[in-house]
Amino acid sequence: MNPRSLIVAAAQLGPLQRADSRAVAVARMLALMEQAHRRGASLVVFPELALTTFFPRHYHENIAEADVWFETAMPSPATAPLFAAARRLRLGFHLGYAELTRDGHHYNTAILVSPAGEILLKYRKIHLPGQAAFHPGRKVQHLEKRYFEVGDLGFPVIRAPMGGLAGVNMGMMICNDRRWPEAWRVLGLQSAELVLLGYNTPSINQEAGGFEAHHLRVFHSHLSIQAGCYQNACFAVATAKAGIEDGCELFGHSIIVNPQGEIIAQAGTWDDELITAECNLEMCRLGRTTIFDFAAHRRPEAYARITAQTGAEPPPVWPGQGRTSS
Ligand code: CDT
Repeated sequence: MNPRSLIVAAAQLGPLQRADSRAVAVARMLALMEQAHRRGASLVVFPELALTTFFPRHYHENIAEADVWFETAMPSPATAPLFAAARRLRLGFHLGYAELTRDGHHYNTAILVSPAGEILLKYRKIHLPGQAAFHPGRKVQHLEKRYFEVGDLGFPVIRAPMGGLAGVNMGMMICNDRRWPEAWRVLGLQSAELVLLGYNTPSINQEAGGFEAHHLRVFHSHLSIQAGCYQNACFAVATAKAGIEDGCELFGHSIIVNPQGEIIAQAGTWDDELITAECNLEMCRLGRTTIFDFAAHRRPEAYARITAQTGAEPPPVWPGQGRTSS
């Protein structure tokens, strides 16, 4: 193997139903960790909210009732076996879960755990899609804005040993974040080499009204990840929950992408499935030293709107308007 290479794995999970306990999810994740170890991986990425069904599709009139979906400690008795497996197999892992803090804050969170079982990095989801209130027009709710607060940790990147390498620059995002180039660029500006992300994406966009064919859902997900990797010269491991969960179809299609924006591994089932790829981190150098040499070519003075403004504004109206016939 190349001296700057490591083998990473995306551990896609098939559906977790509402009645499935944490123990059911963790047992399946442990089996995937064993498989990853046998295939020589040093890091395994699990999906967003990996311990339960994607509960933001369920409406709780009394928000406090939704606390049953949240973890109040990490590790917890239910998740301790994952940390023990990491130590036993010398395998890092990334885990998405719902976090309830001691002072009562709720986040959609992911952690990166070292092969020694220590939490290296935590990220709290920033781009929360969906609604805060029950939406009578939707067959399936998407209530992330009801149950979670906007993450307060920014988009952190850490350099830490992984897979026998002295230091790998690793950052995280969660699901909807992958569609936002700003998120990728903030990671790119911290020299991220490996972006870890989990997602739960329904196969049908209920808001599309006929303008988004089925196949475009996966296309847009892959397009976002492939563009993010290319434009920021990094690898990504993007892991889905897949299949029919509580009657709602999640589209799976987990992928691993290289800094050229190419998919180098892709899941082919709607079930628990491990995909792996060797990532030669030297590949990040080309983009960083040429077309995306940020220090040489970025023009932040022209990007002020990116941070000064949230919604789009209309452009100025051309003064000649009204003199033409249409
Ligand atoms: N979990 C998540 O962020 N899913 C969104 C779909 C939201 S549809 C209201 C995604 O961007 O994949």
